[in-house]
Amino acid sequence: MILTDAQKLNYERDGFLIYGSILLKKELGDLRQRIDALASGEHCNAEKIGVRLEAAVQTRELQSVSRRDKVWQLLDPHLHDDMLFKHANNPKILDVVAELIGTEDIKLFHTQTLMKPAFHGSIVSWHQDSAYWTSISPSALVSCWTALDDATEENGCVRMLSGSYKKGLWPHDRRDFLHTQGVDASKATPVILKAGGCSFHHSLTVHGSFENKTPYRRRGLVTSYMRADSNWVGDTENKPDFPLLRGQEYPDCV
Ligand SMILES: O=C(O)CCC(=O)C(=O)O
Repeated sequence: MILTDAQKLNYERDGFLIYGSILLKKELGDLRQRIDALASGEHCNAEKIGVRLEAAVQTRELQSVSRRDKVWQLLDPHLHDDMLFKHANNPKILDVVAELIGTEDIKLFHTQTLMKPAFHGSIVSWHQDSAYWTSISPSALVSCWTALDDATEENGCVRMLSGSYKKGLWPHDRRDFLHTQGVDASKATPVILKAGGCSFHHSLTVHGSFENKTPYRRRGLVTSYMRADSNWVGDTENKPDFPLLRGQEYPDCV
């Protein structure tokens, strides 16, 4: 058992857990370099990775910054980079995930980086991950959010709404992204982390983050996991080949 009783109780109550340090110093340095190489376009597979740019790029406000600092999100970078796949498979993370999802049979659902460049990193609106991930049932995935820079209130750390996962899927509006209404931001907990630390959250926990107005970057690496006996309820022909990270596969499951 990795988690203390108090940590498990906190997760059950809140739907998230501010865990603390998970990366060695060298792992942190290597991951930072790798993410930057992908964002700047220097990585040999950079063109294969889905990228979303800061909203201000569309309005031409960010012409003078480097390509690296225009990037807001990298989608599933583990598909094209071994170091990022190795991070998703980090046994220290999987040990915690196994306890939170209640099984050693673990599949990787998705990875992403959410970068908030200095001065202009934009918000992530209040949402539940399962509002996006409707092809997986039950809606009970767990994400690990690893800080590649110190995440502070000032630079736009993630904020989580305690207990929100217990109310099932909240209604969401779709604009560019999904938004859920009725969140009292003053009640959300800021997930303050040192670089190399991480938090875990349930896929029904309402969360979001504010802008980064500081001169310091805020990079987060998110790895999301599900039970291998979860069901795929999307179109059969669109089902990705989700990698098994631990334990066993189940027939007719993800
Ligand atoms: O990094 C952020 O600001 C938001 C993170 C997020 O939405 C997530 O981890 O699901």
